Amino acid sequence: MGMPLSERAVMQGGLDDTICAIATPMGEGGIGIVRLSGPQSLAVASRVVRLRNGHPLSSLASHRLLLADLLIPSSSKRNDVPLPHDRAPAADLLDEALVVYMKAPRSFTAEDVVEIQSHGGALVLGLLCKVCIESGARMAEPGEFTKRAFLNGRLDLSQAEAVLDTIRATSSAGLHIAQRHLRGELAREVDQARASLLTVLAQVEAGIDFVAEDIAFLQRDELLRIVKEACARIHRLEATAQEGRILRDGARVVILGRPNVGKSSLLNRLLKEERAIVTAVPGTTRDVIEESIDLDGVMIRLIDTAGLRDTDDLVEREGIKRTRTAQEEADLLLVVLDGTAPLTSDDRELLQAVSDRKHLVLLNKSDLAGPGNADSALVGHPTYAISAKTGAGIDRAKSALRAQLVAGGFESAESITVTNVRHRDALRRAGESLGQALESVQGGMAGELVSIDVRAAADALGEITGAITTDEILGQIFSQFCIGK
Ligand SMILES: Nc1nc2c(ncn2[C@@H]2O[C@H](COP(=O)(O)OP(=O)(O)O)[C@@H](O)[C@H]2O)c(=O)[nH]1
Ligand SMILES: [Mg+2]
Repeated sequence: MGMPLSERAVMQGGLDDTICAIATPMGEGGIGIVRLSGPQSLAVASRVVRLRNGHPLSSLASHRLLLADLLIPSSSKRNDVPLPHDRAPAADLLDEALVVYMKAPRSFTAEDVVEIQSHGGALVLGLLCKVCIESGARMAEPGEFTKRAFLNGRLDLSQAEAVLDTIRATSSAGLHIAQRHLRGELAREVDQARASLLTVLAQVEAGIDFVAEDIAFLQRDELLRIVKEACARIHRLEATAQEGRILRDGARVVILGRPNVGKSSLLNRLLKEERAIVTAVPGTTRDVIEESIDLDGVMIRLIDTAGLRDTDDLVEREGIKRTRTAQEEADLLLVVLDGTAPLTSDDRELLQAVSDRKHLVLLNKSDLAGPGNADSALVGHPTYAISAKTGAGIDRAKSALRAQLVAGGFESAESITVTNVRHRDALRRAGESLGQALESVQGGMAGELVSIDVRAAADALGEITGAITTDEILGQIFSQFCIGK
């Protein structure tokens, strides 16, 4: 438990070999990068790289980008490898490239790293990799570069995960949070809570028993205070997770309402394109249509549905079934009503059904005369008059929608947002254990009992940063990465 990183790196084994992978996406690109990491990086690269300045690669200064020729060593030549073969010396030439050497520990992995930037063709990069492997490197596993950065203590686990979140970010808000995690902000917060628990643990385990008569109450109260504070910190973090998920993965927003109230028109208006078919015929939309919009940096997955009504049409009925499923899985429901007509019983039923969910009511067709929002069934519902046709009221509805989904606290420098299910889970377990520890202390239980729960909480927090981890957790995390990252 709580093993130092260096020891862990030794236990993991294999950090003394040199790994290699194509770090850029497959397919054609202006440039492509092959990356090497490990003690033999320079030696492996020198088999294929000839600096244009004539110096040996081993003389390459760290963090300098130099022009080089890439050559296929003769031992690597195979009949099945299509090489350019017009002139004898040129036959070995693979490409020209820029080469950079990043000397340990000043690299992403904290190991010796060489990156070769050639032209981005599958053949060039594939051959380059092949030669590196024949020269002693091993093909990297998915996420292995980042895993090494973790094992070498360059990144903690939450930072390593933030690397993936950065690559996968689909909204500027998601990217913003990933970058803050990458800078270690989440880790710092978690480490502080963990450190205070470890202090408590040390005292408890040193034999100070809360219930013993000779222990001053102040001490017991002090321990209680520390545990309570850690508890509050953990709950605060955990509470950000729901919003965090929305910021990272986007929010599912489902448009609901009777046929013909203007749901598809609203979707089109929000997308600023004619995505869904709009007609005056009720029951036009029979399937679930999903499109994404960027709402001030927050990704919203808008889902237009078949209008809810009783129907004998088989296709429409299937559509309505899908509407119900979408409704259950939604982060927010947009209830569209026809503002030109009095509410129907279906409308009232729908309002009732959404009242305990996050929702907005949109009274559509405000460009036409009608009863508006006079109906008492609307009382208590956040209601906005809009016209999907003219765009009136849409901006206000959009702001209200964003405000309901994200409070905006994530933008402030003080608050840390949890976006990762794994982290939320660990926080929940830590909170539960601390709750039990508090009960034990207050119930006058023995110190050993208290320490078990405090230890469990500290370990759960340690899982977030990777201070406590298992091969299984590491495997799960890094297997989500692509090869070369
Ligand atoms: N005047 C007016 N007509 C609208 C508005 N929104 C939709 N409509 C019309 O209402 C009908 C039904 O619209 P549609 O978007 O297909 O409704 P859906 O069945 O709820 O998807 C169409 O004829 C639209 O042109 C609006 O804001 N004002
Ligand atoms: Mg429709």
